[in-house]
Amino acid sequence: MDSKDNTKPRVYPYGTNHPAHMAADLARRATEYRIQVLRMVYQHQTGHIGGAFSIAEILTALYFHHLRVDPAHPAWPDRDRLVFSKGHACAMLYTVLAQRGFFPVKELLTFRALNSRLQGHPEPAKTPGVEVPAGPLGHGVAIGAGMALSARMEGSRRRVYAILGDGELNSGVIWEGALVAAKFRLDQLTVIIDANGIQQTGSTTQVMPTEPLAEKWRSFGWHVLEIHGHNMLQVLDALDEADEIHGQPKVIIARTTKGKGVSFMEYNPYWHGSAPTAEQFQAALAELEAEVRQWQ
Ligand SMILES: Cc1ncc(C[n+]2csc(CCOP(=O)(O)OP(=O)(O)O)c2C)c(N)n1
Repeated sequence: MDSKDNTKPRVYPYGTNHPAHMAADLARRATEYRIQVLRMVYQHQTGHIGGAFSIAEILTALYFHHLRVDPAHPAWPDRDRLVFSKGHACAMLYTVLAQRGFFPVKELLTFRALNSRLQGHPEPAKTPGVEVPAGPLGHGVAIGAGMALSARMEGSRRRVYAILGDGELNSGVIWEGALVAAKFRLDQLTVIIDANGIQQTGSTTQVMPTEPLAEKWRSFGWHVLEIHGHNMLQVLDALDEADEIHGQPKVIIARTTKGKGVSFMEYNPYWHGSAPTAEQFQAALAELEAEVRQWQ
């Protein structure tokens, strides 16, 4: 695993050509980043593993291929913006930001410790690379719409991405944001829904059903793409395809697995916000390490 600060994982240049070796490299790294998150949550016995694991491929594809960002110039005005609306899952965001060079990788193990820059919910004033504070769910679409509108008004081509959980869609303000983005035809905005089917206490169907998601977003005036969110090639292709759609906001519905990669964590709401025991940590590590080896 890339655990040393001087290890720089490769950033692939933006482009629509996705050779198999590049997708495989990014997919392997997504699993390595799950291991990093597991260590972080285990270290201080606190954090959200399930929804961090489900978003690994998407965040890896964004930061190591798709987003125009520069860790050396984090305030570059025309950089792309990522609104990480499902803020509780920020252990994966922090991991990818550190690996991309926004802050030292060794700092990751301070996650959720007192006085750490890496708090349990993202805070841009503290953490380099974080664009928007999050924690209270539901604000990603409205914030993203505002950012996309301001980009257009400034004549900037920067793109805005907002990552939401599917449980988060229970918040009414999401749908107000969706109306606004469609009204103003905000085609610099792409929303990505981490549709893992599970939220805090049970399945999204039990708690508050939101399906059929594709039909809902389409009827709100959005261009809809639906993918398998753990298939790196599909993730890369969908991000590119969204760039080619003009005159409408875009939504990528990524079908994912909460707790992806660890058999006893997958689909289990217990792992929304629980920390592993020593035994569970070792078992999870063994499964993830075996998966990393499959990619080598
Ligand atoms: C407004 C608001 N209500 C409730 C919560 C508590 N909460 C934190 S995570 C969560 C479940 C989120 O589910 P989902 O969006 O599907 O996230 P994921 O499964 O991707 O982790 C809830 C209800 C919150 N953070 N904000």
